[in-house]
Amino acid sequence: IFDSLRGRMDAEQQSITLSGVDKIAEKFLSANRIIIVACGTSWHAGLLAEYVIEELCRINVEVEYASEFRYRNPIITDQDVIIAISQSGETADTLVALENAKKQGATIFGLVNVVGSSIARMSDAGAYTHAGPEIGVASTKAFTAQLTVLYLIALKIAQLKGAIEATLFNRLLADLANVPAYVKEILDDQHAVIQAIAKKYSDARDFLYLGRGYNFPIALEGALKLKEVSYIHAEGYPAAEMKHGPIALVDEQLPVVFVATKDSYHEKIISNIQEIKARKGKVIAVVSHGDIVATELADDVMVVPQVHEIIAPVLSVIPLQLLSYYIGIYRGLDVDKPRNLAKSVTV
Ligand code: F1P
Repeated sequence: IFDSLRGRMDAEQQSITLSGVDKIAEKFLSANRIIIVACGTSWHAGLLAEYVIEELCRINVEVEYASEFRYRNPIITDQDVIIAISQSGETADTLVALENAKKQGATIFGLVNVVGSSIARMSDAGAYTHAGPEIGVASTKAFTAQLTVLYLIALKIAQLKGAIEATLFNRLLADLANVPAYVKEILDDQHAVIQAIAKKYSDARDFLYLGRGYNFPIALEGALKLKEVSYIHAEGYPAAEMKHGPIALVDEQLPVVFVATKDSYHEKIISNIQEIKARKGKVIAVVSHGDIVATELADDVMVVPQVHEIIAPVLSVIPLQLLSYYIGIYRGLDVDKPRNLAKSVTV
């Protein structure tokens, strides 16, 4: 995929390629807007893609829950490009939403994991995530793969549009190329730490997850993962919205997970942490390596390597996935087969 960004297309079947972006490049470049349609974890990947595509490509993006989009009467034209994100490629809500959009002339770009799946077949162009089969029901590696490919798609469109400086382009690409090494570092260095944090909080009744900017979709995904595999009620919220309601929930019983890696919003998220501490909430924070301020303020920290703020979410989600996993295990649950959930929701 990195080669293809530099102009050399990789035709190997199991390699991720961006040839789908080239195929409908004109559509992307002249699009009124990009509408991202997905469900669940894939929707969270889409929300982050909105932030990244708008920032890097300056194209208007909307993100829609397929389960709503299919039933309402949205305005769609032949100037719209729809990016459909789905691990299984079979989610009924997403499929029906796409069928409706296609009838109205939109161009469909599918980002799916399962080769030859229904969404892949009905797309005009697309890319595969090739994350391999997900063993558990709750989406984890599919999510990180979706983010990675969405970053590359955004970089490719920005490059075609001439909207991105070479320095930033190379910096983001370099951070992405190091993601596997960074993930290994998190798993090696933080595994035992996260396990201990999970044990400490495994009896909690509710959790609140907060993040700002690029880390807001990660707060949502952290909360969803906890709900899916531990059955604990968890809410994800933009940290800046806290004062508009959820702050009423905070007391000494409530663990609040902050996605607080060093970025442009760091000072603000630090003051949000202080607000929670002042109300006796327990703060668990995902922090960048070497961040003394956040480390001293929080009750517990999970450390990730510092990368460019746009790429940071693909790393900050890893400790949150692991936290949910261990909380589920400590509660005696089968984390691979959560009750009531299906790998692909085809009705
Ligand atoms: C969407 C999804 C998953 C979730 C669960 C149910 O599936 O909501 O995110 O973890 O498996 O389905 P998909 O369209 O990405 O296959």
